[in-house]
Amino acid sequence: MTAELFPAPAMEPIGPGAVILRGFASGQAATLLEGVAGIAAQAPFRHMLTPGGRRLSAAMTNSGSAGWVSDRRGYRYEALDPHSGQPWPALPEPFLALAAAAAAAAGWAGYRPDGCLVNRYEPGARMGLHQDRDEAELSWPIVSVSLGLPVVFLFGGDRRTAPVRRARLAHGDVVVWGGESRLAFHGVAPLAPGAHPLTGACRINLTLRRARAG
Ligand code: MD6
Ligand code: FE
Repeated sequence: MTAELFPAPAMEPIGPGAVILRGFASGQAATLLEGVAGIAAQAPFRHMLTPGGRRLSAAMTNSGSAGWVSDRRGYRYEALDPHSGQPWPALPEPFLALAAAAAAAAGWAGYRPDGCLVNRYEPGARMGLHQDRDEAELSWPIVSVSLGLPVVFLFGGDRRTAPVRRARLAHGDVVVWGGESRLAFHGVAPLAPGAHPLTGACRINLTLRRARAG
């Protein structure tokens, strides 16, 4: 069943422990976007503030028991949406199935994420170089799904000053990112204007994580 839903992927290594599975989510894209719409209906996209008080240009929301939040107090995972005081919407089953299948294809069997950060980029929105290091559990990879408009993904090394490589991420591409690359600096270049049949003038990124030990 899994084999039919997620056919053998074209794997493109981008670093030690990091691989792009080209088109891996293409067949599930509409289902995933329905999931995003359901999440956003309960927990609307918002522009969070950095601890330094700057507004993140990508709009964000979360699902699962571990929702990533940023505000003047710092970066952290929260079980409740600070806007509503309610738990983040549950992780949709198709998100879990896709994450497990992608991680397994990249060599991590048994992946069970507990949070999905949903990023929405409109033209000009970007994400500066950062490390994903707010998770208690660093032994599992992050599974990152690109939907809608393409973007240039930037990935460097364990230091901010390491050389940065670029890879185009298009609709349906999935990055599985772990092992030696788990703490690599990465970001995305400003989104170019365009229109995509499923998302319109934006890119949606799902980053699925195992944030809490267990
Ligand atoms: C993005 N992605 O693609 C932002 N983080 O819009 C990330 O920040 C990211 O793609 C960790 C692992 C994979 C990622
Ligand atoms: Fe990241």
